[in-house]
Amino acid sequence: MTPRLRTVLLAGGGGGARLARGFYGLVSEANTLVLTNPGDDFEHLGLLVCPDTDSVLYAVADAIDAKRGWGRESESWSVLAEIERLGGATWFQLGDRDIALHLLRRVGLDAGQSLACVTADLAERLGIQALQIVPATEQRVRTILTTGEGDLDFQSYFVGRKCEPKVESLQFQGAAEATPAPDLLTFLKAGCDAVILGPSNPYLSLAPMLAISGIVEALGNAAPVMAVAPIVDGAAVKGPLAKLMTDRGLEPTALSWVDEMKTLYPGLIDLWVLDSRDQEAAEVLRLRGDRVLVCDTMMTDTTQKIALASQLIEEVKRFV
Ligand code: FO1
Repeated sequence: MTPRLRTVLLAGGGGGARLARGFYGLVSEANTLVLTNPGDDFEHLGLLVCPDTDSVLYAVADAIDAKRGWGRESESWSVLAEIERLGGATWFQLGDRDIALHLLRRVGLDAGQSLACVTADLAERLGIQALQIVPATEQRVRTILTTGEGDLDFQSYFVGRKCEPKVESLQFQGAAEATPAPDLLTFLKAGCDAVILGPSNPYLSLAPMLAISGIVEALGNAAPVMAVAPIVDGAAVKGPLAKLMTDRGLEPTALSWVDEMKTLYPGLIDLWVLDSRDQEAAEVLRLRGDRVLVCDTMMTDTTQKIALASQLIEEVKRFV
């Protein structure tokens, strides 16, 4: 029997969560550690909200609200309605079932458990087996956006201001002092065949993870790195990436994304994964000497999520 491949997937936001679901369909072929973005985390109503971690948990457990792309499916909103009646903060919406998960996270953290341990416990409660889902660090890392309206934390920008203010710069508070999650380092030490950067926003979803002290070196030294494009056919698959690229004077195309990734992380990425609609961009990259895989990256249903993960695994085998 061939041993299972060992892969690390960096999953920030919806695209990363969908790809994590794809890898969950292939646990017999690949032992995957899914690393989640802590930059969007924040305290709300006394609870620690970890949106990107929870999107992965819910997506892998087939419990995410697919239409919204976040939170729990079949949600009800009685607590939020009561908070509103009592004059509390309702700008950030936590549904009843989601609040249950947040209460259990609070209980675990208050009992002194690590964030990784609490997350593993939540994964188990959601019925997830044989897939490690790990926040990228145990320390606090928070995305702060400097905008025309001053500094905003991620959720104030994303939910509070609906990504409207022009972004001048980004900081990942705490990242320089933070260290990579111990579970990640243990996984890499035991051997890793590939690191996959999910189709996630490079500025808001991947950068907070990759800003953690020593993590780029740890990942880059461990295995070949593959990056899946979050831009398809000249548009971001979802979210504010196209606007952020435009704010930076870049065209939101797959080629600009590749150039931007090369500028942000020189020498890190060994293979670019582009959508079939970006064949022309793939040809340009190949002529430049880049290694490119072209496939359907849209992941609109579970079959497609697993199909993309499967093609990535086949590509990893070519590296091994
Ligand atoms: N996004 C919104 O646009 N409005 C919300 O009220 C909101 C609540 C929310 C609650 C829990 C959760 O896990 C995610 C939530 N999100 C909401 C999404 C979240 O802000 C973003 O998906 C991520 O931070 C970006 O990747």
